[in-house]
Amino acid sequence: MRIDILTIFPEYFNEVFDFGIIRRAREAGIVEIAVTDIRDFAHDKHRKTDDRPFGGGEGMVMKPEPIFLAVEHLLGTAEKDEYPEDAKVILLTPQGRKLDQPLVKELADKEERLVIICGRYEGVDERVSEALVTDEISIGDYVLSGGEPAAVVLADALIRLLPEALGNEASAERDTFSEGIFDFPNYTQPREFRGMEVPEVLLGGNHAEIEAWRREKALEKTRRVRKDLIDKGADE
Ligand code: 6GU
Repeated sequence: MRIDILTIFPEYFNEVFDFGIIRRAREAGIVEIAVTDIRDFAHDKHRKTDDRPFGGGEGMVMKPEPIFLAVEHLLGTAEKDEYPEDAKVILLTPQGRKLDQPLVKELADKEERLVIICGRYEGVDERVSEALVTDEISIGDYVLSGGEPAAVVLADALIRLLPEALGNEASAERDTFSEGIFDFPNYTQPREFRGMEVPEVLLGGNHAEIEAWRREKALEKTRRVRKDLIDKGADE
């Protein structure tokens, strides 16, 4: 998979992709991540990437031209309905479809090429959504000052699902949400820590019993903290 990130703050991404699974996946050639500075495509005298909103109001709006030029540069001037290799052009915005594990899985399974635009300021000129973007995605119901943290979240969630990125395939299948409920609680050494004991069942080596205990604990906590996930599972 190749992921291009478009931003007015390229330095934001200087080191975030240099750790752990993402670093290994990059080194193994499983994913290629490239960051493009939108400002490099702002050709007016002051290299402006934003301007005041028509109709008035607070804040600044990202101008369409630098974003169009940057995406066209990356995709070879293709029209939206003829993007090469069916690239997706994603705008990260609080007004998008909410990211969840099924959407991450769908993108990881289907897509070879993603261009991710990080929205900033009070918004992005609507013509970017109309004529350039294939998908608008939000990472949750809260407001960030820009799409950059969301791009890191999306890239991380995607990359760990790419074949061979995890090394141990089983752990992605066992993840929280891959079955629509939380992961089970984990314990490691020492057996007693500050008076807290590791649950007896985990020490016994009875795998069926351990499996049943883990499932019950996962369900119990999901029910307590995220009843909506249980209700959703019951619908399906
Ligand atoms: Cl993708 N962008 C911004 N600015 N805020 C958000 C978001 C994205 N997702 C949730 N909140």
